[in-house]
Amino acid sequence: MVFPSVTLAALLVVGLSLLPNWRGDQPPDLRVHVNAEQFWWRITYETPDGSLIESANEVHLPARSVVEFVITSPDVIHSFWIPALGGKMDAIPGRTNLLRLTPTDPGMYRGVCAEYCGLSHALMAFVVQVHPKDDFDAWLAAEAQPATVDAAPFRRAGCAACHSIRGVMERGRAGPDLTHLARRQTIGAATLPLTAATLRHWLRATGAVKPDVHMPAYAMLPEAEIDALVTALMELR
Ligand code: HEC
Ligand SMILES: [Cu+2]
Repeated sequence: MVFPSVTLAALLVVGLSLLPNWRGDQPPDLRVHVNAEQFWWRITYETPDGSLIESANEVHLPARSVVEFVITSPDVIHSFWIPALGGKMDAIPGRTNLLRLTPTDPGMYRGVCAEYCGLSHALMAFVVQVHPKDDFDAWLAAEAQPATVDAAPFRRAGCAACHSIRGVMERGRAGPDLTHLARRQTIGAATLPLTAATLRHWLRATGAVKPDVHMPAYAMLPEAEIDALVTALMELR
């Protein structure tokens, strides 16, 4: 009785001391808020002065920095996973989970939702770009800028009810922030590459691209209105 108790107790102490420091006593270099929503990612960067810069469906990170993801969901359980960078963390309504990563190599990676969350679960991915530190700072400074586009086509079509474009229309919260949409590589949470042609297709047949998507299709709009919308979207750089 004595031998296994002592041996296992000693192993437990050693084992606990070897656990990685998940919570971390040191503040991270960067905090990124992740809201997993059916079926896309609201990504919000916290700057050192505490202000928040909202974006969507892409995660940009500085290399060799400690990044803390603050992960939650407003609807159902999702799971945030960047396989090449490690750790998978559930996004649970009403709870906030923390995940720390330190990416080392600049480059492009792919992240996914790793918990079945509805019909378009398999179409809920995101682009991850790890930048050298200076490039990241430049990227974030540009992302923080407001847009200067003419919002009239969005207002006419009612997009402002769900989407925000900083500096232009800021009320919509139901869908991804579009301020710098045209700088992103994909639309629909890494479902289609971002081009004028895919944007047009997305607006005309949203539900055909993504089953059960929480955005209406605009098949009824005249061609000239779709043109105006696509042109304005492509100007959101
Ligand atoms: C009822 C709310 C709603 C309305 C109205 C709406 N959208 Fe959306 N939109 C969404 C949601 C939700 C998504 C995310 C869909 C997904 O990927 O699952 C989205 C996604 C998008 C995307 C892709 C963004 C990305 O980063 O992947 C674009 C572009 C877009 N909407 C443009 C528009 C335009 C232009 C209009 C007006 C003609 C519009 N939306 C009207 C809710 C809405
Ligand atoms: Cu999901």
